Amino acid sequence: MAGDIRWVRTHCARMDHGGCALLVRVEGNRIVKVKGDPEGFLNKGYVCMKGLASPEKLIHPNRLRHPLRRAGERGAGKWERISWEEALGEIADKFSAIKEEYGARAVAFGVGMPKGLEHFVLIRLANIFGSPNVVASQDVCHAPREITGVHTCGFYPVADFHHKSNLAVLWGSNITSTNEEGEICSLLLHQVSEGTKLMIIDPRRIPLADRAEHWLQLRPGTDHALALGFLNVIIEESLYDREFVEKWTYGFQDLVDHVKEYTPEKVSEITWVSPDSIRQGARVYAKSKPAVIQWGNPIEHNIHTFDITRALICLMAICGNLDVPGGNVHAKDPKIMKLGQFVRADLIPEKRKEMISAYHGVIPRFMTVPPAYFRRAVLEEDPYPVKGLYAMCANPMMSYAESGLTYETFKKLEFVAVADIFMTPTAAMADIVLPAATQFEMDDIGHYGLGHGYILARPKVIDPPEECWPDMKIMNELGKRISPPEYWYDDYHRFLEDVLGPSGLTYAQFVEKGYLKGPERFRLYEEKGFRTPTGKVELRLSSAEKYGLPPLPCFEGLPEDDNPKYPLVLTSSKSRYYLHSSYRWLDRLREKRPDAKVEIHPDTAGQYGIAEGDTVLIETRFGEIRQVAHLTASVHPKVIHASYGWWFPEEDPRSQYEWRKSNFNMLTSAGNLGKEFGTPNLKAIGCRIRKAGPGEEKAC
Ligand SMILES: Nc1nc2c(c(=O)[nH]1)N[C@H]1C(S)=C(S)[C@@H](COP(=O)(O)OP(=O)(O)OC[C@H]3O[C@@H](n4cnc5c(=O)[nH]c(N)nc54)[C@H](O)[C@@H]3O)O[C@H]1N2
Ligand SMILES: Nc1nc2c(c(=O)[nH]1)N[C@H]1C(S)=C(S)[C@@H](COP(=O)(O)OP(=O)(O)OC[C@H]3O[C@@H](n4cnc5c(=O)[nH]c(N)nc54)[C@H](O)[C@@H]3O)O[C@H]1N2
Ligand code: SF4
Ligand SMILES: [Mo]
Repeated sequence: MAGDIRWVRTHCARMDHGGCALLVRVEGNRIVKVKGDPEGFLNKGYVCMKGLASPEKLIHPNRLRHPLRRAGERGAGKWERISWEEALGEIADKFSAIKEEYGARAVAFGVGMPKGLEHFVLIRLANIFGSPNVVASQDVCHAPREITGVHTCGFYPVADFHHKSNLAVLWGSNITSTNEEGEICSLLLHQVSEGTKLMIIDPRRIPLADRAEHWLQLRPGTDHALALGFLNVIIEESLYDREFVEKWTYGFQDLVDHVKEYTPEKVSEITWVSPDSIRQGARVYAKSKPAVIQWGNPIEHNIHTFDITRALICLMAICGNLDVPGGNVHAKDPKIMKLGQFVRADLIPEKRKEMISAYHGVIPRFMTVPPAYFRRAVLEEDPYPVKGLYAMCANPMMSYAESGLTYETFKKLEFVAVADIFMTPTAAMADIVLPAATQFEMDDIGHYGLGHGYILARPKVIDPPEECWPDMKIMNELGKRISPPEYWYDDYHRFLEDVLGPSGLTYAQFVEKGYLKGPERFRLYEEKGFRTPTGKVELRLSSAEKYGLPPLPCFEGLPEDDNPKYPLVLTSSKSRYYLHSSYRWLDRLREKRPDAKVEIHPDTAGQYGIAEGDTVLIETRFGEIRQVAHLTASVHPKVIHASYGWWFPEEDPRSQYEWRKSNFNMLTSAGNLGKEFGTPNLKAIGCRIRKAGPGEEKAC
């Protein structure tokens, strides 16, 4: 209704995992203002720059508004507009033909960071179609934490910022820039103002280091060594929780014997953190009960992610910080539909054995296919051929390690359909591109299936433009064409009602409430034990032999051997202004961060003749990119901290928007992978730098 002015309550989404409650001012069908809702359960009024800018993405002139079919060579940037009927019909024909010739498993379903309920509708679509292959970024995002948790203590231990902690450890988590699944920094900042102490474990002096009592500036890629060093000190100095250890852990003596070798002196050589700081850090963590570890991506951007996450859970356990208020907890879901039921896991009983990753011996219970193995299936038909891809909410050309390999994969696939809101380097490689409706334009549920014990209402605020459809609707309609129609609905809203069914609420009633939270119950193990084979926290994994896993967390070396040709250590983090590779096309955000910046210590820059603002060539064994120098003492002189996710929406579509030029994943490799999760190394890579010479600044 034109002229109608109102404030609507919803939750932010798709600018990260989402979570902040928002008040949105709407005039007619246009959002004119967004502000944080002071009553927000996770944010208490907080809102970040991306949240404030989010309505602008809806009205960008270059937003995708119609289904498109490729009109030239793949990647040539030529498109013709087609109807939804034609687009869905063509995708259905192609997928059905592939299924006929190679089996359903030859069609993969790809997704990036979980954004909303459509993530689970995609898994449902794959399951009903009969393909075990959902390809996702979980190998480098949360699966190691979640699944290692399940094997070690029977649950995924999430940081509890809702209750007071005496100490919060930000272990590779830059939470004031990168709010993440279930964790918005405002709750933590409130605690800090009330006296909670902070410890930062990060090679970079992140902003919160100014408010921290301890900052351990470790060498990138050595988190497992540091955690083992902490365990050594805590055990040697008898600082652990004796009662918990005796009653509730399995294999403590094995751990005692095992960590003896990780003395602070030895660990210091590996991590560059002084023995005194290691001792002090360990003591503070052990003595600050309850203490919470907010663990970030670096623990899983490392081929040794299994050892790192195992060591950290052992640390939480022996210090008595598991499942206590203000520690790392087992969040209980409210009464909602179980995930397995929603995704119709029952229809694909052989998935565990049939999925691509099963042939690579990944850890049991890891149910998505790591991108590295997906690309091997396409390029080498290992373990079997994959010919088709449906991708949504993802930009694999930028977000998968070793982008060159992704490009080859897209060139080789027989058929690719991509749903997005904007033409990206990935959509540019598709045969059919579908225009998605997005946050504010559809009813959605946030945080379902993420293990934080609550779900958030994200009611629709305005109508989507022209022919944009919510992903849930797209898949509901595609589902009817590629699988038995009885599994699909007249209207995608039924998915929302399904999730809420057991709660007794309708979606409208849920929206009134705003969120649903599970019961707050701590130390449930006292009644039921831990859900592991031994009923205890398995410091030594009882199933290790059976599954071919190392029984105790180890330090088996750096993620990459030192190489004198690449004397510096390259790492990266996400930008506070963008989500991965997304939204560089939003002027309001781009003004804040116009270039891909590489942070270099002034001494190091001086050594290489590099000044602020120079174009720098960053080289690893795997590739070379260009970024703009920013000199700062917040990084270690031997560490280079580059930007990740850069492509240039303003550049030529025929170059797929210069996706090679500054793209961090041109510098990574999918060759050497962690066995348990197929994880590549993204954060500690040998590199060298030099100032770009004349003519080199722009070349790719
Ligand atoms: N080197 C390196 N690589 C990394 C990481 C890193 O730190 N370093 N981080 C890793 C992590 S943690 C993750 S989670 C992955 C993320 O990987 P991706 O999820 O692939 O990352 P994005 O670049 O955000 O791609 C999301 C795409 O979804 C589109 N989109 C936004 N809203 C909607 C919508 O409503 N519907 C549809 N259909 N599309 C939408 C955006 O326009 C964008 O193109 O990357 C991983 N890769
Ligand atoms: N603004 C914004 N917010 C986001 C995202 C985004 O792209 N942009 N992405 C979302 C997603 S999908 C995720 S998974 C989360 C991730 O958010 P985070 O877990 O915070 O991940 P990163 O930003 O990759 O890295 C965090 C910190 O790790 C440090 N670091 C680098 N190498 C190492 C190392 O080897 N060891 C240690 N201990 N620290 C290291 C970096 O300096 C950085 O400060 O954020 C979510 N929120
Ligand atoms: S922190 Fe995340 S959920 Fe909150 S406003 Fe920013 S992007 Fe939205
Ligand atoms: Mo992520």
